[in-house]
Amino acid sequence: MKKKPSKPILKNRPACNVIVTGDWHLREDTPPCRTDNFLDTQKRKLQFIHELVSEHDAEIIHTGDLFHKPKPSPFMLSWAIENIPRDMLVIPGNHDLPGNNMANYEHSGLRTLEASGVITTIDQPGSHDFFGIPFYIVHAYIDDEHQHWMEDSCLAENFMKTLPPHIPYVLTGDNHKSFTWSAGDDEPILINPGSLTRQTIDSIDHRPCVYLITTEGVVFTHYVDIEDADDVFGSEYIKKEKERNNENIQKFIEQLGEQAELGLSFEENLKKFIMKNKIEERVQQYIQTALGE
Ligand SMILES: [Mn+2]
Repeated sequence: MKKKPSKPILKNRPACNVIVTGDWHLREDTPPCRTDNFLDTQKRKLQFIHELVSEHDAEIIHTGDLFHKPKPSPFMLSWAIENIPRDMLVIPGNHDLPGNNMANYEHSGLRTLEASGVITTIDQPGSHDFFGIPFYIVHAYIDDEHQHWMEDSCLAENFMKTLPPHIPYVLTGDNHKSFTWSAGDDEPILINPGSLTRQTIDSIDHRPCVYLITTEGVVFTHYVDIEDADDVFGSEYIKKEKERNNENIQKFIEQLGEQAELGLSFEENLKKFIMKNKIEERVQQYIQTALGE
């Protein structure tokens, strides 16, 4: 069953008909936490993108980490050649490059895809004109909210301030979370597509998507069909992940007891505490659900 795209996120952008996707981490083996036939699963995600491409006659820009390993096996390379959409523009990610070094590109599986005419590699990060429109592309960790271990410059809001002006679309890969960020409707938009598949147990709640920039200059989110977690994740992994969440919540409640200020409503206290203590995203989500927001 086809899902309808969500509401437009932003408007007033130049038209370009481009699908932004990244962090596919295509792999031959099955991630330890998964129980399904992972090659088939990956094939279904690629099929979703194929359909979107033909439905919208769209181009594809890939923000890196097409492969999980820099030197995929001949089997995996053939598989990729047969299954990925044609003519994508791809910036190499850290997983695509031996030693995470562009100097080793010639020795990468990505280079084989380029040599076989399947993809075009974007050889350096930065500003590029694609399809007559300025883009900025980089495979680097950017987030839309601050994480305690992260440098300030990796915050989308700060990162955007460092870029040349008048580039309407900024595309990033590496962070497996999907998000867009913009200062306003007429400001440049950063698109971080996130991972296409859930390869680790902590991504169990991730909802893979691709972003489509339409000929109306609107950015749409298209969610990829995913399997029911119980059908594709090992039960022992699911159990451990639930325990970890419970521990996090327990820790949070303990901290809250020690630090929350009196005089405000319970919910306000919670919000203040979350802001101040940089509470993990998943815990925030649990709290919001519990508060019925
Ligand atoms: Mn990645």
